[in-house]
Amino acid sequence: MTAWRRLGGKADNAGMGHRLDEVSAPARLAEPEEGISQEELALAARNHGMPLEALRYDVTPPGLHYVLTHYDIPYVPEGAWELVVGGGVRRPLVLGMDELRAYPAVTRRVTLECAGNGRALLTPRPVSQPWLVEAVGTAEWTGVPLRVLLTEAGVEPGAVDVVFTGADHGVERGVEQDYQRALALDVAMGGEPEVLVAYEMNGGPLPPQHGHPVRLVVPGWYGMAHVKWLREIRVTDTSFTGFQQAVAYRLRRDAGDEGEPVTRIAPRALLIPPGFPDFMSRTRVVRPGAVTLEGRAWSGRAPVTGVEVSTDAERSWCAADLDGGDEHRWAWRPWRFAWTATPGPHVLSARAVDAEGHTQPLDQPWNRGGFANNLVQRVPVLCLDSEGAG
Ligand SMILES: Nc1nc2c(c(=O)[nH]1)N[C@H]1C(S)=C(S)[C@@H](COP(=O)(O)O)O[C@H]1N2
Ligand SMILES: [Mo]
Repeated sequence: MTAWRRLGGKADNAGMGHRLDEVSAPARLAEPEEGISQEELALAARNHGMPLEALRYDVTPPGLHYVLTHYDIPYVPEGAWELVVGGGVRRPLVLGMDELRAYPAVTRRVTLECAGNGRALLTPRPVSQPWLVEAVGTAEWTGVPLRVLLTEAGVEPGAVDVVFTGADHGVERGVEQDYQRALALDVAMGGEPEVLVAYEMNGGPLPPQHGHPVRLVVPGWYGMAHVKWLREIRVTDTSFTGFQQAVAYRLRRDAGDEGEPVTRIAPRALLIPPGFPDFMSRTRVVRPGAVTLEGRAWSGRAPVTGVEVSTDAERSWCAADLDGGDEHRWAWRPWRFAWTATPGPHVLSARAVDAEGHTQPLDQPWNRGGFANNLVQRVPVLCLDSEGAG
């Protein structure tokens, strides 16, 4: 029996004849004509996306970065916080903020994307946080390389995984849990990407919603690996089977499949929305003539090497100009493309390719959890009839 089942079993027996499955339903797919429910709306309002016009910034300004929190944002004052580094180590550590800050710090610019980004575009739609494409942001994270702390603690031979526990607690599909994720020891100790135990975002303390006071940052990996409100790092000699590892965040066709773990970010390019929007439909409106299309592209698998744009509903693709070099390997790169808009409706598309040849599909990469849907972005645009008309 796996650890998460034991945890679930304990919680089920704890009440006075009431069970967590009264409030916590299994995962499901939306019916063919089923719209977004109030439950999905409640999640979408808590877990906001990055307004796509914020793709203009190299580093996403505070408050515009997307947020995803499974349970509640825990209240963790700095003075009450301690980080335990334990399990299979020779010298367990207990660190307060001052002790953590005493280690040499590094700063890395990292693009973070939720694995569920693109989920609400899938058919059928997995019922969960209904992201379109806006679950992304880029920040400068400052902290201590995880490797430094693990080396100081002295990892015992036979270690397999390193398990990270957040201070938040909840129930998901009937399983009561602390938010926990693990990395294999070689990833945790790795130099590329270098995993950080971070206590600053964009030069200031972490905001509450982004993990105050300390979180994990795993450059190149989807968001679920970046454990917020980090309170324990535990080295284990067996592989971790917690809910967020063994049940959630796996690519499966059917509920019974073992599936593949969700790991690194697949390539994606997004456009800065051109022109101006209609309030309700969000359709973009431009005037005829020269329109510079700009956007960002990223991949957690290998550096982005190209972006292609289509302005004719994907009948043809042209290379965009890609800026930004190797300085910020784990952050998005800006791109631009000159378009001459002609009156009428258009569909603009963009797709990225990385150094390993991974690119974006034209058909939806469907899986039950709605993870890693990096389908090309399609942006409907209406070009007005003449320059002066409004
Ligand atoms: N402790 C904890 N860490 C967490 C989560 C959580 O719910 N609890 N959500 C994860 C997920 S799914 C994502 S996408 C990222 C989002 O990070 P952000 O809110 O700083 O953008 O945090 C990850 N870390
Ligand atoms: Mo996520």
